[in-house]
Amino acid sequence: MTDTDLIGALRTLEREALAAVAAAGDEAALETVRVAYLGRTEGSISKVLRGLGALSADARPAVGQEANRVKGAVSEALEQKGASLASSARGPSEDLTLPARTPWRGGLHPITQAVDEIWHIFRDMGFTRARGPEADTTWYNFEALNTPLDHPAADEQDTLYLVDSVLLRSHTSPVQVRTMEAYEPPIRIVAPGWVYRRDTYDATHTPAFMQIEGLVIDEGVTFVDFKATLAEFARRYWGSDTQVRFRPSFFPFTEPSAEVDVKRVVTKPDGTKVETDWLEVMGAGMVDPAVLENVGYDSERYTGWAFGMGPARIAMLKHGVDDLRKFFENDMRFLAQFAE
Ligand code: 2NM
Repeated sequence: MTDTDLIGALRTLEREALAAVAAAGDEAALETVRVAYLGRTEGSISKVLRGLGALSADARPAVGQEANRVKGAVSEALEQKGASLASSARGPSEDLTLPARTPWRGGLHPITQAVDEIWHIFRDMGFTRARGPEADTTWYNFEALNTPLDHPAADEQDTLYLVDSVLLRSHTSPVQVRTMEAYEPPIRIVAPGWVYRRDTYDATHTPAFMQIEGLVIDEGVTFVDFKATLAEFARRYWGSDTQVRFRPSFFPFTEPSAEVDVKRVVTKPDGTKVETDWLEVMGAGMVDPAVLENVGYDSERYTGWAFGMGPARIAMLKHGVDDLRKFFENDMRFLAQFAE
């Protein structure tokens, strides 16, 4: 063969090799093509390169240069095809122009939102926030609050005792007792916190729940202050057109005692306004003089009032939730509705 014949043969090999590379349908077929053309012993391009030594010194440079170019072109085609077969084996490539998924923002639990809204209204009216231990003694939870230990509320049926005389508080009133013990009047506090009762878990009860209680003590505090402040709270929380009703009730630690009801005005989707039924929102009353004496206050000099409410119940009324348990099951489809 002349050197021009050899160069022509190399170009034919190149065309065949590139066509075979293009036709290879998977990585195994591509490897067969590589071995056929570039395999160390039997590859047809390799053989030409190995035979260069037998050529005349005149022919060697031109044929050698062409053989090396063909080897490079086929190698590169094999490499590119290999990469594209490997990526299509991983499936279709990602569309990098798609917008990113919106990140989850998180939010406060609806009961925490209710606690914050309620506490902020009282803060704006001059109250401070108080707290105390969740495990406390029968004295702070019951006896100081004019509730003898033979009262049904103190029974093991209703209260979670840890050891003799130590229990999980059944209301946040022990915080009020401890605050009165530690400070002289005037006192204006709200005490939000977890409380515990031996209740069966159902649509309206959980054995652990949030409470917010409040207490005002000073000289000259009257039933008028009590009614006016709670009515003002109700109008700030539920709207200025809210009606407030005080119904006689009984608690061992207040006299007189009341249940506070509100009647709200709600706007229907068609824009018309309707009044709700009366809804019970809290218990309250004038602090019993016996409680004031138990913390060392002079009940002739000081008077006061107190209230207690359940923010979970307030949140149920606000959001139209019919089952308390939904607040505690951490189903994100439920909770995400309250994210601000
Ligand atoms: C309520 C209802 C009525 C209350 C009373 C006191 C204290 F410590 F001053 F005696 N704290 N909280 C109270 C009064 C709580 O919850 C329904």
